[in-house]
Amino acid sequence: MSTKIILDCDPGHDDAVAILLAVGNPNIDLLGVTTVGGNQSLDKVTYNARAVLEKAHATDVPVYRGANRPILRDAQAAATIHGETGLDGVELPAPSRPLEDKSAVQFIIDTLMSEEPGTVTLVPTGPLTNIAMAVRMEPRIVERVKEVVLMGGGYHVGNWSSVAEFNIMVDPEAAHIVFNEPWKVTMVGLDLTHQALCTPAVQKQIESVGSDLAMFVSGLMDFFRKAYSENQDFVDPPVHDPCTIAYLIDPSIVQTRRCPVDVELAGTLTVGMTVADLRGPEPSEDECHTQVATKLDFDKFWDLVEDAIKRIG
Ligand SMILES: [Ca+2]
Repeated sequence: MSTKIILDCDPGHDDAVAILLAVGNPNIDLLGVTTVGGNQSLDKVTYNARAVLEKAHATDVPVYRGANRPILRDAQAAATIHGETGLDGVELPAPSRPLEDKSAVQFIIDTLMSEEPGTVTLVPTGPLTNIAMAVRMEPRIVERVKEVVLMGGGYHVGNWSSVAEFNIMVDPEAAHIVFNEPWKVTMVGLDLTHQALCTPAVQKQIESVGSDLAMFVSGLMDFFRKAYSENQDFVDPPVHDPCTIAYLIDPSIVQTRRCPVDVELAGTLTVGMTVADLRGPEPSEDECHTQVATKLDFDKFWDLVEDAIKRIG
């Protein structure tokens, strides 16, 4: 049985790898890709999502445009990490499939209301604006969704401030809405994704697939490595977003711990911080609807990515 997902993203080098993993793994049924302004403007990330799907020969997957800016705050792009296009460092094919006319928020609602309850997972890997808008527009999606598995936040570390991660800090009000609805939320945050480093050995493993797509991913990683080394003092770049998909394919790849998580909105130094209460024994599923990702099986993770690139061909 494959897991039906909607990938809500802002590609983005690591979003691109998440798209490839979702397309190339037989256990994932990618119902649609929705886009949100984040790493770059909505127009740029929407084009990138379509181009990456084209590159993956996945023209059966529809793309829907979402929010162009956060609910309250000004948009901020991550050009230092993803470049002016949002996917600097590679040549993108022109998308052949037209962009869908329906909005991302409407697609999320329509899909969750029409599919069998408890079968569709939301996978946000950008700011949470679309998901927050969808749940305010149609609150019944909370009981119909299977779960929300998001890349964002961190319980011990930040990247856009000392304590806040980019996706959450860009639209903390949206994140607050998403973490406070009673659906199951898995936060795949920086604590986990900083373990998903694309080391030179990993990059060689990907290149050894030998296809045009493998070299495309390697080109993405070259740019990502340079950006992370110049701006975040990383030797190897952390490839955040596909960790969400890997968790859905094989939960043994990502260890988790249940704990309450909330989003700071009022702090003068800490806006966008995901505050996780890790005190005491782990609460039960009935007591707590949020969990955080803690430990990555590095080898299994990159083997999945390699396998997806191979399968796409
Ligand atoms: Ca992203």
